[in-house]
Amino acid sequence: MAIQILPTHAFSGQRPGTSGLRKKVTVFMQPMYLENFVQALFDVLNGVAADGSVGTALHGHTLVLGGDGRFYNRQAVQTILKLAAANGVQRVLLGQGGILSTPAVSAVIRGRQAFGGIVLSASHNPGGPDGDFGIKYNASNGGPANETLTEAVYARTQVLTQVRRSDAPDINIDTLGTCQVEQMQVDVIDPVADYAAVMRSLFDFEMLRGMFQKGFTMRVDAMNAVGGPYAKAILEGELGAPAGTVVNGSPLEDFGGLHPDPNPVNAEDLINHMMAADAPDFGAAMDGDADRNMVLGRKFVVSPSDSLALMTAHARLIPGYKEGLLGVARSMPTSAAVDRVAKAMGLDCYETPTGWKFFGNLLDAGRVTLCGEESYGTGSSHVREKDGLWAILFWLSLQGATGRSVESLVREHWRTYGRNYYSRHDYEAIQTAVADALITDLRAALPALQGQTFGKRAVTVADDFAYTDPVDGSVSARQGIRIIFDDGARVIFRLSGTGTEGATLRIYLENYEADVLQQDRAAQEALSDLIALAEQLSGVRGRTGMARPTVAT
Ligand code: VG1
Ligand code: CO
Repeated sequence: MAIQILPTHAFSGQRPGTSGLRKKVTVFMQPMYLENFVQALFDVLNGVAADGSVGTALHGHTLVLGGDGRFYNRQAVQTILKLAAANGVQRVLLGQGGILSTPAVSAVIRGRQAFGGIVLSASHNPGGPDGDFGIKYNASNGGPANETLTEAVYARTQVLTQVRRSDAPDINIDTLGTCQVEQMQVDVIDPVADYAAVMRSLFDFEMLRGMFQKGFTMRVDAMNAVGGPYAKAILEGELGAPAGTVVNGSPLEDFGGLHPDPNPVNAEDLINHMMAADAPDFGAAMDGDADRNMVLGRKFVVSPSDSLALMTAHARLIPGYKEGLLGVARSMPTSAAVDRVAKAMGLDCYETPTGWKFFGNLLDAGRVTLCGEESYGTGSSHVREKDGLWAILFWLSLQGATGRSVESLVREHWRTYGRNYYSRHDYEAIQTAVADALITDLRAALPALQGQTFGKRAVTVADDFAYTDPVDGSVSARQGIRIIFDDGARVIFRLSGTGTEGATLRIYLENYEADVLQQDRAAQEALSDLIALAEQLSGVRGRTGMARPTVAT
């Protein structure tokens, strides 16, 4: 076995988006493509000096490695092991079969004090040979690489000329145990064990077991993605939920043709089950890498923004949060429902740009305990990622502790705090030039919008959201165009940073309703005037020729 030095050339267009590098599988399978990115990452972790020479900061350290099991996961694992062995990594903790969910990677990094970890996933993007692949790096706090590190890796991919790789044969990644690649030790670990231990430390497993014993029914759709093994081991294994509670529970390379982006369109099957006469008490789904959650009651869908607000209001019912919360954070486009709870409870509430990496500093500094995004993501300080199964266990526990249904919990919440009607309209696969022009024109129109009235509403803020991290002072500009009205309504425009085909425009719509008698309308109806206004301001339908959004959540 020997370390080879292989020539590579700079790849353009490798700029990572909201969470890591995501491209079509066919792009990732180009010779040296994955290698180029991984070598750039290792160079940056080892330290790149001003003269371009690479240091040894990574030498002697441990990395965690695993992915969501999608097509190319297994090959990518073998490639990364060979590069890691040639770049000074001492030990890799590899999930068995190359499997680790995003929150599990975070839990393993933190629990075993690893230097960092690599997650192989394109998360909610489709998989299979024609689908997407992705890679992201998580730092020693267990959280996504910050913008500085991400930019440094990108810059390095542009100037890289060499890749260091071992020519060792592939290893067996399916059997628990230890083996070697060159001098590097590889420990193939149980993907679930570390994560399950964290869940046990937060939730009252005895109480949850009692619920299932008394006949509580639940349907979890793992969408043939990585959440299946975790949900089966914890819900059916430890908590005694009947076999079959978890459906689509084995990770498949193409997700069995499903699109593991749990929303009302892709998780239609689950919604149909929850709307049926014999619906179970509780329904839930997770995405490709199991960091997202969708929760439903019988004949009742929970909006992710409401979910964060309810979790905040009831957190003390959960053993892991019985001392109360340090504070809460939400991404800017997420509804302000949680803000109202935080205000009532005297908690600090932070507003960050989209993407979990922005919560890391707040969590590390002990400023917040819970975080959430409108995109079906919620999480807490137990790891540094959003966490799908954690959210499901949280909602299960809320039902157990209160004896109330999902619907009654949410309706009571609206009665107390008012309802933030909310919807996100996605226009997918727009031509990039059309999307860029739309945003440029909106940006140019912002100064004139200030103070203008539309019907009974006056614009109080019209800007492009900029965020100054309260912990390290770093500034992230151009994070979404927001138009906020004097009655709390908001319309926000943002381009996705995770898509791989053209551009995706996201329009976020929010309207606050305090009147209990007005809280039972369909969201699209309650938001209809804002939907019309968004069209008036952006002209998205005319510009794209699309009569309606691809997905409305
Ligand atoms: C989307 C969501 C964002 C989320 C990100 C990663 O990003 O809007 O809230 O953090 O996906 O989620 P964008 O840039 O496409 O809007 V995951 O579960 O795909 O890692
Ligand atoms: Co995800």
